[in-house]
Amino acid sequence: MLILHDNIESGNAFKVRLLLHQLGIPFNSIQYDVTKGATRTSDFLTRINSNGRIPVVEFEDGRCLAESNAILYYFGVNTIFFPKDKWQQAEVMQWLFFEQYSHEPFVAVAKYILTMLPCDSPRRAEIPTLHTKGYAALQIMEHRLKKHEYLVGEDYSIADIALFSYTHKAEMGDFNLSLFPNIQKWITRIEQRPDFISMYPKDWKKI
Ligand SMILES: N[C@@H](CCC(=O)N[C@@H](CS)C(=O)NCC(=O)O)C(=O)O
Repeated sequence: MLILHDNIESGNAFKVRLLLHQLGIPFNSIQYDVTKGATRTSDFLTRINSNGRIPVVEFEDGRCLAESNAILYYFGVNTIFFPKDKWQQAEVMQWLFFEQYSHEPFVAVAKYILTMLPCDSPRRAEIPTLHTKGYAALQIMEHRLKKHEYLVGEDYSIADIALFSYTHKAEMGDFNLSLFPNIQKWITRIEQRPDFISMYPKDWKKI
């Protein structure tokens, strides 16, 4: 069985959990406390990911694949979650790179600082800049979603999974999603899919 090197609070890991669930692919999850350097041990760095980060999928033959969006591509290609049209395939890639360069470093990091670091963390000083840049990314998504139900073509794809993950929890980073009515409708549309799973299991409690 596949192993997902995972963390319940990581939106990057949730992207993978959501897609694997929607594809019906079973996996075992191993949780890492990323605030305590659990992904920086010599075993993790040598055997699992030399970049010291989750998510990583470990296959039965021992191969490990890191980078959430590469994992989405690996499992999503040739399924209903990846378009057949070449132009739309490139548009999916456009959104995946946008997510990693213009969205996640701001929307995800604000959530991390405000929910996982102590209240007196000096990193709180980063929040205003993260908000400026994160709001700019959300505005770009809002513009696209004004006229379309999903980010690429008219169908749900791995582009939506990649952007949904941190966007639907953006309020944990103190972003005001009520400013983005079309993003809110898109979030509801995705959450209402019959194959949807929540990021945080119902019985989950932060330690
Ligand atoms: N670009 C990577 C980012 C992965 C990442 O930042 N993972 C964080 C958790 S969300 C992590 O493992 N941090 C632990 C560390 O850096 O020590 C991806 O998309 O998978």
